[in-house]
Amino acid sequence: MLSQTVQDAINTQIHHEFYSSYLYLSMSAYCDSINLGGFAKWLRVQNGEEGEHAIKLFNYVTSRGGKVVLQALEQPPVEFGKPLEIFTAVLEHEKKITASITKLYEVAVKEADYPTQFMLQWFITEQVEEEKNAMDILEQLKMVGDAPVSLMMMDRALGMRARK
Ligand code: OFO
Repeated sequence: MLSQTVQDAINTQIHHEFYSSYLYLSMSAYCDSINLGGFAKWLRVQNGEEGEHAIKLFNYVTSRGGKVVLQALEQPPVEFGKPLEIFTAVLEHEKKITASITKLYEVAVKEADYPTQFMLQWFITEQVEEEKNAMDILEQLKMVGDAPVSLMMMDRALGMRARK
């Protein structure tokens, strides 16, 4: 059985994951609106993964006999600027998610909830990968600057992203 404290903290994280999903969906819509279909596809895959993260936590709460409480989602931004600005925002967002996962892990440690600590190790590893992905793309965008041909090539490459 989950303690109320751990359950509340996981429910908060479920909200963060659904918001991440919503944010990336909004970024994807924006990229489509500026004819960057490959960037849009990459972000759509990310949107799907974040939804899966939320459901992973949702299923975990249920499997421990807890109660999932969904919270209202705030509206994400609708304009994101140039690709460099979009991926700066992606990286910043992932850093915030890493911080919230760390906070949740600390709650599980304080509550001596070992199964939750074990479950969260997957998320900790996932965040390393997610930050790295965002950093790699951001570095490439810094290199290509505003060069249209290079941006088109990146758009094509990012459009190849498939679900894990
Ligand atoms: Fe990108 O974050 Fe989920 O966990």
